[in-house]
Amino acid sequence: MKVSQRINTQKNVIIIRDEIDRVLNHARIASHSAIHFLEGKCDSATQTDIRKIVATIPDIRTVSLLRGNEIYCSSVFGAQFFRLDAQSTPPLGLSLMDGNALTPYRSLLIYRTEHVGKSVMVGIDGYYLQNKLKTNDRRTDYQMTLNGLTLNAAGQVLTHRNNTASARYFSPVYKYQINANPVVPVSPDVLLKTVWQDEKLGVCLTLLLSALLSTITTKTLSHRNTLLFMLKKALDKNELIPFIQPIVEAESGNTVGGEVLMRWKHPQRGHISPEHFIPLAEQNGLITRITQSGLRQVADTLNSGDIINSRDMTLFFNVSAADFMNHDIIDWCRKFMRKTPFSGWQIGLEITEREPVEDTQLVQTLCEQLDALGVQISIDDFGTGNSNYRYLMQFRPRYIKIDKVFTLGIETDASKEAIVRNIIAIAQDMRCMTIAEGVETASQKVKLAAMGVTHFQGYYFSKPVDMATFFQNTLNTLP
Ligand code: G
Ligand code: G
Ligand code: MN
Repeated sequence: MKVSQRINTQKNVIIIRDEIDRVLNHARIASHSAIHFLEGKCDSATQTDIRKIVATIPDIRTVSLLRGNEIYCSSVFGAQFFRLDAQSTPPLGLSLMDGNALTPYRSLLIYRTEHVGKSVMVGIDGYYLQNKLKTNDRRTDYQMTLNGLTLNAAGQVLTHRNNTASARYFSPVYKYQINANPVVPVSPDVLLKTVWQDEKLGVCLTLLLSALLSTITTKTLSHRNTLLFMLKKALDKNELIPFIQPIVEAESGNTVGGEVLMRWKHPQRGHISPEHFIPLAEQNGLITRITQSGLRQVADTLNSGDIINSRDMTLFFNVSAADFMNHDIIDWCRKFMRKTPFSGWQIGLEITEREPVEDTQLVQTLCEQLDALGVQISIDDFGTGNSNYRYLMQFRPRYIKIDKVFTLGIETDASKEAIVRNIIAIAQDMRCMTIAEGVETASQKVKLAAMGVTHFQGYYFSKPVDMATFFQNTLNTLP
């Protein structure tokens, strides 16, 4: 290896190690802050305090208190009991896990400390660590190894030992190491000769398969390209139309707002689901145009003169991380307000962590300006792994949206009930309102209302409808 490359690798490893040490320091601070709660009960004050730890200390996802192998108090489930089996009980100190019940597909790092026969378990999302392992060094893979388990930059937890690491660096503070593995370029003629001798049939099959695969890949890629191309054209031709799903106030039963959901009606292909085009737009820098288009189309309809009277309403628009990269959103909201003839109409912005919004100075300034405009922030998908407590501190939202996974089965599923009870408790503590999504039945509505949810949204009340229908219905139900 060239000296310059080796120096570069060393430099990267030191940066990674320092950043991971900093994350682990946060875990240690969180654990220290939580340890004296082991002496008391899991009352609502303690539950709020441990949630505050999650909300205020960076990188921390969960804090749980354990008696033996039983969780009796946690930031996610409150005072709900959970017995961990021997396999899923992490050892004292640091350990890597492949995921847990709440985030099964995400790796997790646990920091567990003991005190008077009980213990504190602090969870860090592997996503935060995996991002630290990403560098712009294409010739080296960086990995973190802890107790025989290895986390790579793709977020996978691997069990095999890695012997090819060109360099291993131990953290001076914690019991993990960073491996730097060269990405080995194989000389093509050596590879061909040995493989041909050993695997004639295999090689033929592989060639056949790869030809097949490349045809499929080209087809898929070109399909993706066409979809992207079509999406760009659709935006130019205003084929993306805002639909609105009513939001109903629990106390009065009145429609007091709506969520704007974009629908793509392609002239030939028919309806294309937002599940396909929203992620595509997010990956390709088109999402801000969709946000702008939604705000503009709704404002134009309000401004058209067709709507002559209305009660006060908040219209919620979904926004993505890219909408927080510059000040455009402020202009769009300002234009919306200017075009709206009713003073009681407000804008809500629904934020999710699907693509995380960083906590930067720019974002803070944007939030202050949005707040000054009267724009209300709502945290979408709360509690699903797409949105967590960090956002509550960062955005100080007016609304928290309880995801539909919790609404479905709330009447019978005790753990969903516990989660929703805790979301409502923290919302009340932070003076936020709660919107339960995906309400499909009367019994879900009754249960959620009894638990203290302030607003509902879901098929029980109405599917998303076109703007004309939404405005007609809300006008017809004027008192
Ligand atoms: O209707 P439903 O299938 O309508 O929408 C699916 C998802 O698409 C929603 O969860 C929502 O987050 C996303 N979505 C719909 N419209 C928009 C939009 O205008 N902007 C963004 N960022 N997301 C949207
Ligand atoms: O942005 P968000 O993920 O919250 O978008 C809401 C999504 O939920 C949209 O796709 C919308 O069509 C869908 N939705 C709205 N009401 C219901 C409901 O009652 N049940 C189900 N299953 N989905 C719903
Ligand atoms: Mn939403």
